[in-house]
Amino acid sequence: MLVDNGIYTTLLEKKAKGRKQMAVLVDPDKVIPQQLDHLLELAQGADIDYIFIGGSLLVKDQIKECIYRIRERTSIPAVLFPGSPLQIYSEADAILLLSLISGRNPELLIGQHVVAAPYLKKSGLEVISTGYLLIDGGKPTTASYMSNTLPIPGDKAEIAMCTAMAGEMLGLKLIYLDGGSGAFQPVPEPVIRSVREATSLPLIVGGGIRSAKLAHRAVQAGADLIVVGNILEKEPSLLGEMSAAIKSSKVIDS
Ligand code: 1GP
Repeated sequence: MLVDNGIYTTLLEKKAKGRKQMAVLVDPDKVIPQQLDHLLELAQGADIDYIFIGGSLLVKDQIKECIYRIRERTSIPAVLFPGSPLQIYSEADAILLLSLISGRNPELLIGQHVVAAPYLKKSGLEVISTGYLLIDGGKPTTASYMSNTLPIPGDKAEIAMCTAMAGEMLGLKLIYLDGGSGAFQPVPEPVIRSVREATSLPLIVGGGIRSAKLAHRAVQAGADLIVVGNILEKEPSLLGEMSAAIKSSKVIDS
């Protein structure tokens, strides 16, 4: 368990060096032990920067087990990507404290955070405050339904841009553009580009990235960190080439 700002600092350092990063998203509900072990083995060998764990709605109690497996099989930091305060586990290294700034649901802007705050403080987890934006990925996702919010339309880059700018001005430390897990279309490049140009915060992009080409495009448009979940559950062998496509987009080598 880390208690310093290790993960965020590392993320900033890699960004400063122009090193693009990749996170594998593990949905604890879908975990089949042998498959997870195989994915973790691939991740360990493929220069994966973080493993995100969480989901908009979980019906099984498997987060802790996932963290233990990640610990046993890799040296990759385990970062909680929680859908609710029920997904706080001190066994992880860090947690993304998501404020759903694309929506107008006060519970997900501040309400749940108030509930979670004392638990987070006690957990000793590194807390990384994150401006979370849902972008319409062509179909309703669990995230959009459960959050009871309207995602930003994919052709309204200016809304995403202004929202991210406001998030930065409010002091959030990361911006996460998410098409939602299993999105038909990943976050459009003009949206990524506009947000990239308008803020200097590290930019995470995920949702519907199901090929090395799409991952590469998102990086070229300005993403610093790509999150991939769904497709790796179906085709774990893609992990290596997706990682290579992201990392080969290195802008500055220092
Ligand atoms: C969802 O960004 C993540 O919150 C990953 O999405 O599962 O579609 O890769 P996928």
